[in-house]
Amino acid sequence: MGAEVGDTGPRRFRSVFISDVHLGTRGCQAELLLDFIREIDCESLYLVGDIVDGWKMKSGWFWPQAHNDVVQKILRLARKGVSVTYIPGNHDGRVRDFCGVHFGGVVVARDAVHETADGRRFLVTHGDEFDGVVQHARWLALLGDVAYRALLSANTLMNRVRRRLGFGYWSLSAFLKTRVKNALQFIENFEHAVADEARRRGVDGVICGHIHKAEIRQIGDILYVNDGDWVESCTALVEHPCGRLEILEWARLRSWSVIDRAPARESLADPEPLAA
Ligand SMILES: [Mn+2]
Repeated sequence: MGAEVGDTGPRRFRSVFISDVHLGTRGCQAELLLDFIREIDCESLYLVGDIVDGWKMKSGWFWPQAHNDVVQKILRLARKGVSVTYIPGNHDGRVRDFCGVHFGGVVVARDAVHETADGRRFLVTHGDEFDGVVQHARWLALLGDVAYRALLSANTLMNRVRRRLGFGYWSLSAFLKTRVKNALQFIENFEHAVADEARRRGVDGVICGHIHKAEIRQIGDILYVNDGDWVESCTALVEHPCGRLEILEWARLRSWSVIDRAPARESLADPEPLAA
């Protein structure tokens, strides 16, 4: 984990998966994504949903040059022969009206089945249809200790004020603990729901996005893979020519950093472990 790899020109991958780019919002890390796309060379590119954020764009136009460049760059890849599949998510849900349509070499599909070089079949879906609950406090799951303690002391202060005003004690700690538990439970439920669907479809694994949490994890007989996002973590899933899957984090120092990995099946030689 965390193997750093030097910058040595474009890297050749069999396929690349990105999602949750949220073009059209201020949180989108378009410049970093552009850097990333410049550094890759692949046969297939999957856009796994929430690429353009249509909801935000309704409440005001935010479309800087870099966001345009991302779209242009992807269309150029498609023109140059990269197989580009666009699987819309909930934020670009209107694109779902164009499922089955090809534009500029890009194929739009509700979901897809991707077969890796070593013969494993993966359901590729954004994943929003499996999140059952609208989650309010997912960020609390990621809340660090420091922020937590700072909030607790703020709570002590607040309760002093409440007491003076004649209100009863209100426990932020208990409130947060429930919320964190709920958020972690939400992620767990989501991962299992997605894995169940993959099992139902008779595939070996699932590749999704939506919850902005990159991960490769075995859930029973299903390999659960989440390619993360380009708002917070700047992560992508890549498949090497041998079928090995890796989650790359791009943000740190604008260089490769492997944060999760699933080896290829033993039947295929895996000649080039991506380690420094
Ligand atoms: Mn989503």
